[in-house]
Parts: sequence; structure tokens; C-alpha cells
Amino acid sequence: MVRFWHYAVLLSFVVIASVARESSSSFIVNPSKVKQISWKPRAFVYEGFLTDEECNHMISLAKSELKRSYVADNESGKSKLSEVRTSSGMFIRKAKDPIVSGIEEKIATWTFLPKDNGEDIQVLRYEEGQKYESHHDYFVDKVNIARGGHRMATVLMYLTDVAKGGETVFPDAEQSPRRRSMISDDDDLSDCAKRGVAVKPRKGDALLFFSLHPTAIPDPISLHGGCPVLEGEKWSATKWIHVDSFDKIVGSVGNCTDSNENCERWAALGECTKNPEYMVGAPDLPGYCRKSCKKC
Ligand code: PD2
Ligand code: ZN
Repeated sequence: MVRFWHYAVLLSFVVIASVARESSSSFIVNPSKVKQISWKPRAFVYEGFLTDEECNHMISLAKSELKRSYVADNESGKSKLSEVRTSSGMFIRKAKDPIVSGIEEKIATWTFLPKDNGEDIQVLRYEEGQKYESHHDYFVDKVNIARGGHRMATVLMYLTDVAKGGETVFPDAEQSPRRRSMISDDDDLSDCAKRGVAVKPRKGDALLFFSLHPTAIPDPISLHGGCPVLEGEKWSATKWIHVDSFDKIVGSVGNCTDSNENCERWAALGECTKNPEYMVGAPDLPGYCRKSCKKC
């Protein structure tokens, strides 16, 4: 019996390692699989981004640990229960195993954004009737911005097909005439999805969208939501990516340091007065170049 378990454990490591090898190091972005679904906000879908094994693996990691989802309070930044999001969820620790590392590697390759800037992957399960009301992924409270700065991009991966509903919708997106005709042809979409540019969940597909303009200012048009699931069950996995490292330990207010190697040069160019929010910051949210700006 002991022998059998040794063999089973060894075999599962070999399977995980070989799937991860296939999905990470050999991943090359295939441009013909990527479709731009909106320019305002900037949003793209990668068809078949994840393999079935990767989808099933994340679901099996999540299944036993699901808890009712929380949202961040806009004032305090603290997590709270809310009717805005009625799904259940859990977080998968970064690089938890070779398959998760492989998925994170793929995300970095596709988005050109560093792995360090990403949060842990959040897996969500929506049962019939469950939804995620429209919201922005960037924060408005200072507590959440302090770690890694704003969330700038989101990669939303669909881990299952959904029989009806469950689309991700951008209600304020500007629709190109071509896109509008594509949507009106699609009888498959729920009424909620027809209210904007929508993505129908398909197992393995991934949606990438940007919550900030290229100038790093929040883009309100990135408003988006998860439509109610009308039939079946929806599983998704979200990787939120920040403008700066999410892994870096946030320095204490008393620390007199620069957080960017260019601070001295920027300060000499007058950025401390031109761009005080970034360079100097405020007492509760220190800037990145306080030392060079002689603010401490
Ligand atoms: O699961 C979704 O469709 C969804 C919709 C809106 C997920 C998120 N937002 C998110 O995780 O931020
Ligand atoms: Zn969201």
C-alpha cells in the first residue's frame, strides 16, 4: 500500500511537471488567437490561452477552499461582504506549483508585464443567479494603492464554458460599427451582455483589459461586470496586475529612501514640483522619490 502511494505521488509530480513544461517555457504568443474586442477600454481576448489541464488544475486547487467573496470598501480599503459580488472565491499563492508558475509565466509573456507586479490568482465560482456588479478594478482608497500602486491591467481566465449568461460586460465601452454588428448577430448573449461589449466565457479563453490609460491615470470606461449566470456554473481566475511590484515590502513612512533608481535624475529635471503626487506623495501614502526631493 505504502509503495502504491509513493508511486501515485511520484506520478502526479511527473504529470504536473510535464504539463507545466509544455505550458510555460514553450509558450509563444500566437497573434492569430488574439482579438481586440474594444479600444476604449483597451481589451483583448486570447482564445485557448489555457489548456484544459491548466483550467482543471486551478478548479481542483480551489474547490475545497472556496469562501463567499469580499469586495474592498472605497473609503477604508478593508474587505467587506457585499451584494455587489455574490460569487465564492479563494486565492492561489504565486508559484504554488509548476502548473501555476507556468500560467503566471504565460500571463507575463502575453501582457509584457512583470510577474512581480501581479497579485495571487483569484479563482471565482458563480452558481446560477450569481454575478459581479459593474465596478472598476483600480482602487480609490489609499490603503490598497500603497502596495504596488494602482491595478493597471486584469487578465481574466475562463475555466469552464457556461451554458447561459455569465458574460463579462463593459457597459460603457465604445463599440466600433464592426463590433456592433458582430454582437447583434449573437443570439447566445444574455440581455445583461447586450448592454455593452461582452465576452462569453469559454473554457481556456482569457480576457486582458487595462484599467489605466497609458498615462497611468484611471480609465473610467474600464467599468465592467460579470453578468448573472442563467444556466450552469461559471469558474474564472483573475490575475490583477499593478503598475509596480506587488511583492516589494512597503517601506515605513519614517524611512528616507528612493524607490526608483531614476529619482535623482528626475529630481534634477524638476519632477518634484511637476509631479509631486508620484515623487513626494502624502504622509499616508509616501511618494517614490522622497529622498531625492529632500522631503525627509
Ligand atoms: O468573472 C468575471 O466575469 C469578472 C467580472 C468582473 C471578474 C472580475 N470582474 C474581477 O475578477 O475583477
Ligand atoms: Zn473586475
